[in-house]
Amino acid sequence: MRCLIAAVAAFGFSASIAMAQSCGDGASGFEAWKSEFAAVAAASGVGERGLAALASASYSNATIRLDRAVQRERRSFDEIWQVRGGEQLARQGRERYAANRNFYDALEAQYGVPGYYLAAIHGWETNYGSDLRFVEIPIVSAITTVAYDCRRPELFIPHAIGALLLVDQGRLGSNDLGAGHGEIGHTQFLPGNALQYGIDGNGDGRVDLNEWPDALASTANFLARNGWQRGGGYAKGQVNFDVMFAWNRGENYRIGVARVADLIGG
Ligand SMILES: [Ca+2]
Repeated sequence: MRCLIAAVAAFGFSASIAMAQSCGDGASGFEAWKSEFAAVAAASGVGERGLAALASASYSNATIRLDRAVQRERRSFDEIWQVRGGEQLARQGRERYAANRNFYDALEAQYGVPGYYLAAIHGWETNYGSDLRFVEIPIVSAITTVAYDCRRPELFIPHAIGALLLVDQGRLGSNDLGAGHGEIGHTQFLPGNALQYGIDGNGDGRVDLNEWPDALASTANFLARNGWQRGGGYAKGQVNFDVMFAWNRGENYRIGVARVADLIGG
């Protein structure tokens, strides 16, 4: 619960309001929940455009199917490595890292996160962007569905608020598409993190996480601001493995990224 309080505090609304919010296990309660949540959103500073996006959000059955499939995941690390094609990710990563070395080195100099580690996250998240069209669900519908769902509302409510604030600021369209849980762009930022950590990495004056340099710079920014130790290890048992928990709680995920990173540049 500490995470929720920290996260909601970051968006400037009361944790007690968020925790009073009801939840549901199917589509039937979603409309009533949206009315309730509109008050929470308004109290958190969401304006007219964001509230209109909330009003037009639909319960996403596809999101819930994916969420339950992830929950049932019981494969071993070796099986996951095979299915994800870890060796292939590393080969592609080495090419990308070499071809864009100045960009990766600049990120490492500024944020302390090795460029090959950022490349490994990029590979593991979206196969370097080639999986971006794999699952496409309207972001606002996906994130409000998991914020409403009883499984992990405390995790997703701040990101639902974040999505509505992004709409409000004109940085997200109410029908823009993302992944299963409303993740955005090349490194699959949840909307609240996109709002908080998104930066312009290619210098065109816009933050667009569907452009890989912006996504990687934003990822480096996220990790630095969540305690990444420059020069610290990222293998299990080392300091940055734990820092990565803020990015992804899954242990196999963090082990997989570490192994790809070692193969790219270690
Ligand atoms: Ca940009």
